[in-house]
Amino acid sequence: MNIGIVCYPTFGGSGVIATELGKGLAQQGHQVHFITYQQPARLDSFHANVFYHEVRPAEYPLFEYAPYDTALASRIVDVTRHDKLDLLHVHYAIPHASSAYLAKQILRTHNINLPVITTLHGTDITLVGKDPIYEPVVTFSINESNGVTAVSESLRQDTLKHFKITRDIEVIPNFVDFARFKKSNKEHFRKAIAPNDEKILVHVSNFRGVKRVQDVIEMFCLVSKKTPAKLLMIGDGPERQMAENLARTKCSLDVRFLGKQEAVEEVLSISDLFIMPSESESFGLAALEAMACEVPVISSDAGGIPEVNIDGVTGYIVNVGDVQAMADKALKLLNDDKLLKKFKKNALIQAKKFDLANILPLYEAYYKKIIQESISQK
Ligand code: GMT
Repeated sequence: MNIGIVCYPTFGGSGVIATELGKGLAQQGHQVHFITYQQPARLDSFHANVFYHEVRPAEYPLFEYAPYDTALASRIVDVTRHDKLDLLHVHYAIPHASSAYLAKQILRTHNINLPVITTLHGTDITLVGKDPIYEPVVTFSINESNGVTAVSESLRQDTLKHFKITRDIEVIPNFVDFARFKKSNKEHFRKAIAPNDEKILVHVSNFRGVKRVQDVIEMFCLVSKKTPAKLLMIGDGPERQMAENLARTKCSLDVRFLGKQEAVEEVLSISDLFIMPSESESFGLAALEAMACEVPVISSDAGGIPEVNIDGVTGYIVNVGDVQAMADKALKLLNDDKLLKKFKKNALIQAKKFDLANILPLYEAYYKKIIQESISQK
């Protein structure tokens, strides 16, 4: 197939999933055309079947905001016509699904049928999408897509609850690439971080409000009072300064902020526990990547996290904001080596269910179904 992929090119979960999916499809022999404003962050090596088409909205003195949606729609039209796309798969509804709709209508005037699949990722529904500023366009463009997928059952339910949806939504969960995310021996690195064999806790996020990074610091300070431990904070974002200040006043010697890291899997390889206290999380890709590296998860019960982290098996789940419960559960695991070892093994077993090799065929089958349906509806 000739597949167009529209996504955010950054390190955010939706961009990561879109890029890894595209790379996987290219490995299977499909031609994959990324259409976005910047080379996707995870598109870091050459592949003969992968193409990148930049969207660059023209500046003009009249525009306070250059119209990205319009430039994107035009680029989709251009790529579809010249590269003969069989299908367009857009990740994150805003503004990708509405630009895709516009492109589709324009292509109709050229007698070209372009089936569009929209994958909902989370905040495009739960946070930004349901805001009345965007809601009518999001509802319309979901309903006008030829196919719609959600990354968890929880997100599917949220979408049906908050929007007037007149069509089916297929759940195709996120995935992890075990070629990259697997535990590797980084003992020298572990020794440098935890020279006295302290336990290592880790948090990875974009440090936005919904991630509740303050809870990570609070729970860690409770933990480190009772057991020798270190906390690694990976990522960057609006709440980082606040979190650093909080750590400084409470337990700064044991907390390290590492900023954005390319090789997260190396840090995960030396970690004992992953902390995800999010207030809202459609899936929790960062937790899945940790589990693939054999790291159990202490998480909140938000959104789709319980579909990934199984309470009492791959980690523990507590109510959003219950810092004391998070600390208690963490201590229970950290102070029982046998239990920790068991949970590490369970985390890997659970992560294997989300192996790219299992999920990729689901997307391929869905693409074929949607293409067939759109041909018969023509
Ligand atoms: O977590 C973020 O703020 C980034 C956001 C994104 O779209 O890049 O992540 C969402 O999509 C990820 C990939 O599907 C999911 O794993 C995250 O759970 C989801 N984030 C939220 O729902 C807050």
